[in-house]
Formats: sequence, C-alpha cells, structure tokens
Amino acid sequence: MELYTFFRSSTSYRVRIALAYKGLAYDPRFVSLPKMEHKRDDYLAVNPQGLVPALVDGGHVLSQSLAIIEYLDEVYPAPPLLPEDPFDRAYVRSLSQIVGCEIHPLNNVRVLKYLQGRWSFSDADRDEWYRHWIAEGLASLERSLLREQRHGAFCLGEEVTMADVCLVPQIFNARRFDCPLEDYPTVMRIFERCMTLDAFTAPRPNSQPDAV
Ligand SMILES: N[C@@H](CCC(=O)N[C@@H](CS)C(=O)NCC(=O)O)C(=O)O
Repeated sequence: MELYTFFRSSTSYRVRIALAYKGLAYDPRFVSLPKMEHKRDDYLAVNPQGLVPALVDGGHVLSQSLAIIEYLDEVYPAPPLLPEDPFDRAYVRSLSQIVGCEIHPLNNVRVLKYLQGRWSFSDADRDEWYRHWIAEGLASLERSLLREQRHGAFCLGEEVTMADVCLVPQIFNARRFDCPLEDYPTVMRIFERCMTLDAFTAPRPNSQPDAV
C-alpha cells in the first residue's frame, strides 16, 4: 500500500492510526500542504480532489479518510474499527462524523486561507474562528458521550473504534491552536487512554519523517 500523507494533516493521521492499529505496512508518499504540492498536476492525477490523504491498494486509489478507514475495515477486518451491531455501527459513525463533518471542514487549510485572503481576517480573527468551531464540536461530542453513557476506556466501551481514530487527531489540532480543553473531560480521558497505545503514538504528527 502507498499512503499520500502530510504529517500535520489530521485526516492523514486518522488513516495512519487505522493502518497501525491493523498492523498494515505502507510506503508513505509525502505531500507538503505549505508547498501546495496537493494542487500539483502529479498529485491531482492521483487524487483529483487535491486533498490528503489518499491510499493506494492493489492499484486502486482511495480518497476521503472515513471512506478509506471503512474500506480498510472491510478488507482487513481484524482488529475491527467498526462494531458488528448495526446500531453500534451507526453510533460510531455518528461520533466520527462530529469530527469529520462538523469540525474539520470548517477549520480546513483552504477555509482559513480564504477567510484571510478574501475577507481580511487577521491571525487573531482566524484563531478565534478556529477555536469557536473546535469548542462547538467538542462540546457536542462530550454531550453525546455523556448522554449515551456507552463509553468506557474508549468512545464505545473498551475497544478502539473509528470514533477514537477521529477524536485523537482533532485534539492534536486543538492543542496546536491553544484551544481550551478543560470543558471536555470525557473526551480528554479517552484521548489520554488512546495515547497509551502504540497505534496512536507511533503515527503522531511530529514522529513523521516529513515533520519540519
Ligand atoms: N473530508 C476529507 C478532508 C481531507 C482534507 O481536507 N485534508 C486536508 C488536510 S487535513 C487537506 O488536504 N487540506 C488542503 C486544503 O485545504 O487545501 C477527508 O476526510 O479525507
């Protein structure tokens, strides 16, 4: 397998965690976002969306981190990242999408650049925007976990799922922008527990060969 990845990309980190958790080896292909390598023709030929990550397996190119993780789970099912019960699966997807669909897209690189380039946001405005959506999203995640009361060491009971795989990189992003995290004790307990596992620590951003 080949993974097109950028060290600081939280969506790439999700896929790196999933690969590590399943013990799957891959060749990294580094795509620098600051250098705009994701918009170069050679990368667009791989992933026309111009986003990282992209995974190549058996000659197929896969894009969108949640689709990639679900693919990996179907083709390499052990250990699983989605539970068997349909209701549990929907719950794990729902928690994953709080991160993947409600937080991350609003704080993506191109959104922040547009706010600064087109709407003259200062660095302070940008950071306030970023922290606002982190706070909304993590509060929603915390409330969901507390209402369901189905968490244990991880988002769903005692096994790692895709929801944990999404949660951890989002906390790395939040810390990078100095977002206050004390209002999300359940989320943070799960984060700390995940960070005791090699599958989460080995692929962390600053351990990556392309980290600068
Ligand atoms: N929904 C996509 C988002 C992918 C994405 O936006 N990746 C970011 C890095 S975390 C990126 O490539 N951003 C480039 C840009 O915004 O120009 C996924 O989950 O894979």
